[in-house]
Amino acid sequence: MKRRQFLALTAATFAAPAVMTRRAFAAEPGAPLPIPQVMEVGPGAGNTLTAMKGTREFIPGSASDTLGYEQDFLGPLLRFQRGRAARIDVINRTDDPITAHWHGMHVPGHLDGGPQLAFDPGETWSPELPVDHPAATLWYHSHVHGRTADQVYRGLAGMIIIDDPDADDLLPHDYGVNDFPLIVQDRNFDRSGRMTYDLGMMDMMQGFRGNEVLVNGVIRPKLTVSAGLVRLRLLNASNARMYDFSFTDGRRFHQVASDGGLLPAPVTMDGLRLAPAERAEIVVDFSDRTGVRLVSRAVSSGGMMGGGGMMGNGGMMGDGDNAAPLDVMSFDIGDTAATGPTRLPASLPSELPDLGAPARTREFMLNVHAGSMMGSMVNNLIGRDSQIMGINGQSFDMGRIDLSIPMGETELWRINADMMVHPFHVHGASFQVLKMGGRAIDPARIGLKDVVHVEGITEILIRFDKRAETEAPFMYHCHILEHEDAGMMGQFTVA
Ligand SMILES: [Cu+2]
Repeated sequence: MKRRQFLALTAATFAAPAVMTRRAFAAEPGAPLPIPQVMEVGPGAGNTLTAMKGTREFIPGSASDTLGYEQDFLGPLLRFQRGRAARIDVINRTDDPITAHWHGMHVPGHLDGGPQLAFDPGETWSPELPVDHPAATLWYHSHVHGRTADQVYRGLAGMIIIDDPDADDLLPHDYGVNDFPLIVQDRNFDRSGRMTYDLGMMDMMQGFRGNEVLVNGVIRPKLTVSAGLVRLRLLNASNARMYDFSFTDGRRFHQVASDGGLLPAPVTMDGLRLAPAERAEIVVDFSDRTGVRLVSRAVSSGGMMGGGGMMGNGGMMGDGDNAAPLDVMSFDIGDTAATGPTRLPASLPSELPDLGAPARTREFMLNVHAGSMMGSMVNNLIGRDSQIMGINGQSFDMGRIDLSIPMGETELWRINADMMVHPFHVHGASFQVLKMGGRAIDPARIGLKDVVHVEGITEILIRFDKRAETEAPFMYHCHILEHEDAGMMGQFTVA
């Protein structure tokens, strides 16, 4: 990608209305949705992704300290092609160690960008990624143990699109025209309009949630679309917030892909839940030429299982069951003629594998308090890196390999949680969900996943086909980033 493209993007995203009245929470919605610049990444040299410090006026007049890749906040859209290696130079120009984790990709452990692969300021990491993955919407983010929540919050994240040149794309796929990335994040702004991340005990317990919703780094933006079918690639890149998306006019839309790629057929719905780190591609029909807003209804399950209790959902945006929906962004219809397909295909070139019968079952219990409660409380008083959460009674330890998994064998993982609900993510493979909340799931409606929302007994079928050695193992963890940093993570080898 060329330098001037970044400059153009930066200029565009910095451009603010010339006159804007300032007030507390001066977030004026309706700025145009920024479309991340595309970086096509192939096997050649010259694709650099520089993590850097920056500032951004999310709210005009108030500069916030941020991090980004090649820009002040978030990063370019990386486009990989199936069957072609992707060589990328990740340069660390921040003040702290970082990693670049390719969330959802099927690459060996030493290329995965997990916590063991952290590299220091001034250093460059140059992985060459084999792209062995069906067409999908993935993402990348830093994954340094104890720092992930802070680094992702400040901006070290971006979207990846994997294209499959051999698969007919029967869906809208004209990037920035009828195919849009939507990176949804909530952030907290103080009275002066500055983005803040002050982690209190309750924030760590519940996961940190902000008082504004941003899409592609802009507060409640507006997107002008053509009067036809539009594909939206939704990524929940929030630290902890779960969304339940719908449109204000109740219109139905069609989910066509989940974390790992296309579904076998479009699934029609009027509401879509997305836990942290989950992706969903949806197709929306705007041919009625009616502007509409995308909102998120309150989800009570962000806190304690069963809702209520001392960890019920208060907070400034009102997460209670009776709260008004959160505004996410708005759509209006432009004059440009619609391009691309005018109707959805009845079936899609999905690639759900037959994983067969599991060779073994493993049990995972996600613990809000691992070890002794008293020890946890004391640890928490000592500092932010304290480990109070865990899995199967143990907090994450970089020096301990939790599991050694045989390569190429299918396993059944049964996951449950002792208190709250958690989005559970596994590196190194996609999986099929068999059960959620104790109930059987239709795999055709869920597709291939790498994150599953654990609310009651959850069962997944998984098979690892990529190696991971002791020096660079794969991770499994809660994707509420504050929980992950607090130790709700484990690591495993595949051999
Ligand atoms: Cu969690």
